[in-house]
Amino acid sequence: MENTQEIVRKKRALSCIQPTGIPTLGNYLGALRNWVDLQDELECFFAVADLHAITVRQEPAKLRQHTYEMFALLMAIGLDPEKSLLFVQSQVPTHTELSWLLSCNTQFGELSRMTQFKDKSQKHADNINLGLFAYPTLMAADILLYQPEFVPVGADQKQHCELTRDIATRFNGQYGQTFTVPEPYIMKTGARVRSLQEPTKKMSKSDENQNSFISLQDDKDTIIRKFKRAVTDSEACVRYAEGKDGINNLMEIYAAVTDKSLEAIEAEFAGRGYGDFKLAVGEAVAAELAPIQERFATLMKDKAQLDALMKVGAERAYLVSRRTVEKAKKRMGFLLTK
Ligand code: ATP
Ligand code: LTN
Repeated sequence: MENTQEIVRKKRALSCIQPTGIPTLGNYLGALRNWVDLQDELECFFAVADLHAITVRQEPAKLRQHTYEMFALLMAIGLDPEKSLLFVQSQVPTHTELSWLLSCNTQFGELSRMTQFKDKSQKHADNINLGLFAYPTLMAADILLYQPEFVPVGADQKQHCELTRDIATRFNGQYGQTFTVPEPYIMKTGARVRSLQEPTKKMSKSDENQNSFISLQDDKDTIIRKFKRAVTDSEACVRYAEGKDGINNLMEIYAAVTDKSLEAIEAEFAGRGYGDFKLAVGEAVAAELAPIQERFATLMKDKAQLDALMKVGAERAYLVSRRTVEKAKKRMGFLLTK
């Protein structure tokens, strides 16, 4: 057979990010940056998960703006719509459709165990809605629709990915082979970037304390100032060790951005104080973000172009995902239009 390589399908990856604000360095190092590296090896699908965003209250005008921003940002970091399929979740109706089918195959007990549900219901005690509870079944639908082998995410999403695997395995067992059972793909460095102010907690874009996170839109001075204020310890020795959460976090960030090993970083800063180290981290991060910020500003100037790219992405995503929904519905006993 000629051209066998073209016939074998490339392995697939799918991931999404919620348009709940400007992403942080945590989102970037834990997820986004790795997506760019994957797009040459795998067939990739990346979406802006706007339907997930409304599990907490969103102002319509802000949701609209954040969706444009997140879509533009995906391209600004280097995702290429010619190589990867980029789309907005709510523009592809199969996501909500499969989500319902999966909801009826997910147990109340399984969803009650999800840490994100517990955290978010504490944080938004006045709005513990059905969607917040069902969030992981919509996420499972996002994933399973595209039959990916890998789901590149930060460490906090591992539990949701495992639930997706359970749902897929159970469905396949009950109704016959329908879904690829995907694996979470979590990088070693950058998978869990911590808050600069409370380094035992993850860095989060919804944190009220602006000094706790680096936003991808922060300018160089702000970035350096935030790193200078980062909480560390009183040992004044740059080394990676238990109990040094603040320094460990800064070392991991520096390692992720410069590709240096933790040992090399310890050697580089031996005998130097935290001030020098924090400045170096700030400068390295600012240098990594500057070109992204420039491309982002240019892309945001042309909303019509963003709309057009979203449309192409949504149409292509629909074509791929429709086949999975039809397969699942048929297996479950639904009559398809003939
Ligand atoms: P929020 O802070 O609003 O709750 P979030 O940033 O946790 O949201 P998403 O925007 O949906 O959630 O996350 C997108 C991706 O970024 C996911 O793959 C998630 O695992 C990753 N991520 C989020 N925070 C971090 C972090 N601190 N370190 C590493 N990866 C992260
Ligand atoms: N829950 C994810 C966002 C998300 C996602 C997905 C990630 C929604 N659908 C599908 C991977 C695959 C989060 O990062 N908070």
